[in-house]
Amino acid sequence: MEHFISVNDIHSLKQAVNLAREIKQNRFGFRHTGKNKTMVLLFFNSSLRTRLSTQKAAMNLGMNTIVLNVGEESWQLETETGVVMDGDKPEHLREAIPVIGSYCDIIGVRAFARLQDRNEDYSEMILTQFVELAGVPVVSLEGATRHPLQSYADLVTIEELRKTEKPRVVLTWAPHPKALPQAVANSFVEWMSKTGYQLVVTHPEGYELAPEFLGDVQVEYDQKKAFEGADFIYAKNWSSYNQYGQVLSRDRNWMVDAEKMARTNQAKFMHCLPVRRNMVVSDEVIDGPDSVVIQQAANREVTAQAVLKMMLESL
Ligand code: AN0
Ligand code: CP
Repeated sequence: MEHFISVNDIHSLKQAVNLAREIKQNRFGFRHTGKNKTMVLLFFNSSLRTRLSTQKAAMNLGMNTIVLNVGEESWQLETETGVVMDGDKPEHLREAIPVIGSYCDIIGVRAFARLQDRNEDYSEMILTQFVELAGVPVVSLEGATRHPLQSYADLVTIEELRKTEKPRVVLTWAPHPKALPQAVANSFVEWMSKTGYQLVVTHPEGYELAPEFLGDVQVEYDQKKAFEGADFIYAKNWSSYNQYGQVLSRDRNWMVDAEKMARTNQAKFMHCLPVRRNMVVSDEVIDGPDSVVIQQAANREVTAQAVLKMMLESL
């Protein structure tokens, strides 16, 4: 594997799941694979799980890790091309990227959608420059349009828990006070579309995902109907793609609660975290026996380790 930006960087999902499960059984079995290799993790945005799990994954492989919060701990970086740099940003990405690349063997980058300009976000302006200029493999720690490390962990979690060959997996929009990117939802749909699962997406009108991600996936605007017979409920908020970056609905009736979960086939409740309790999901559901959010987060370590192992082996 050269870069890890989307599901297309994985040759076989089946093998990827098997590798993650093998690593989970024996995390330190490959502790020499990354000897004398360094990973830099660069964050333009906040993180709890991604920074800890990816760092831990790299350490399990014997790598050295350096974490940098851009702006807070480094110079503010200019990301726009062709601008006169007379503002408050002293350094441009175009120098910073190859400099960072010269100190490491793999770069991880988190650069969320800014939700201002759809073309800019959907062109993955920042990640693309890393791939072009780093000179080393790049791992997306959540880009503007995708969060592949999250989706990989989600897939492994479903594989661990599914009771049928083709579970009914429902991605449901849920309310949130702030505008969030579509990345987690896009990526989840992109990965799930490559499995044999029955995937359904439910959201209020106006929250349709980008057609290139949604493809021919079933959309059900009636959330209660979508929940019928579900084996997995994956909750996530995202802002509008069509009215780009806007919050169109604050309808609290879309929160996942016990009454809705009762319509499912005793579905497992999933969320990538961080989650706003009693906005996205009720305490009762997230604290209940069918909530698998902690298992999901724990799987971030093993899937990140699988990605880094595949990358190290092709260096
Ligand atoms: C981010 C998002 O929705 O993309 C990160 C999720 C992993 N969430 C928030 O900013 C709350
Ligand atoms: N799920 C996830 O990526 O969490 P963080 O934003 O805390 O890294």
